[in-house]
Amino acid sequence: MAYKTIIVEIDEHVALIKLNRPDALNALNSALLGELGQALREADANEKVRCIVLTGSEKAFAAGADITEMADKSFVEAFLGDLFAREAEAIERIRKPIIAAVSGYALGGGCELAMMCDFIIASDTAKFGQPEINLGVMAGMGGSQRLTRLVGKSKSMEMHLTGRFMDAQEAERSGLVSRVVPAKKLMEEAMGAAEKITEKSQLSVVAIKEAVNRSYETTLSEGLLQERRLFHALFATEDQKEGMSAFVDKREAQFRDK
Ligand code: CO8
Repeated sequence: MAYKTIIVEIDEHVALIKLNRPDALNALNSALLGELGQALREADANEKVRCIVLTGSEKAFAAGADITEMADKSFVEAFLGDLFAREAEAIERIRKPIIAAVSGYALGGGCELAMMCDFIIASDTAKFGQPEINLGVMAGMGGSQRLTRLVGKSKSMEMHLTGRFMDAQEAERSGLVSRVVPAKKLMEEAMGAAEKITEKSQLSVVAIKEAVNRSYETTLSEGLLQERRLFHALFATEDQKEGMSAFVDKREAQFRDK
């Protein structure tokens, strides 16, 4: 399908989705969010795709929700239209892993979008922030919840209340990103991580994504139980037999998602 605000490339088993509104620093308008949801659903349904990488440009992953599009909205339109809820839920329902490759600005909805991915690899130029307070609003696509869980209350509160940006090094120290790489190597590193995931059994991959995400939603004992059940269930798969016998035989495992 031809998109206007994103570019989708399928490279072997990795779907690479690039946000592409360069004139607006990839600000997330409804057209872009609609196309992104569609592309993610297509990648999730495409049997060839085993991992998704989401990225922006060198200057901006995304500088937030599109302010010009939001500026004249009334409370009634935002409330009854459930502004951004459907788009967020569409992303949350994706079962395949999504890696955010972030360079430059990831602000407001851009930071929230990156945090909705399964992990973030950042270039050394990345800047994260929740500056909605400067616009007389606040985070609306998960920032107050996800940033707080990732970096703790104090840092999250400071960023939301002052609008201060966090650089890549601070983001790595704080646990917001999994690692920082030189800007020139960002895509190579993100695609490399994605390719590694594509070599695993998809049964383990999907189970791991589900289990880690449950840790945000439930108590420790319920989460541990769910993990144990998924762990036990994987013993019913051929890939578990293959993975363990390959280790014993000192050879590479050949997973078949069975
Ligand atoms: N919306 C619309 N247009 C934008 C946005 C945006 N968020 N950010 C940048 N642009 C546009 C600028 O207006 C400018 O357009 P033009 O050339 O036509 O004047 C172009 O992109 C380039 O931007 P700048 O000239 O400002 O570039 P600078 O390098 O000088 O500054 C900054 C870069 C610091 C990133 C600056 O552009 C900026 O502060 N942008 C706004 C950041 C912001 O406030 N983001 C939060 C938005 S609110 C939000 O995200 C609410 C989240 C709720 C849910 C989200 C669901 C998706």
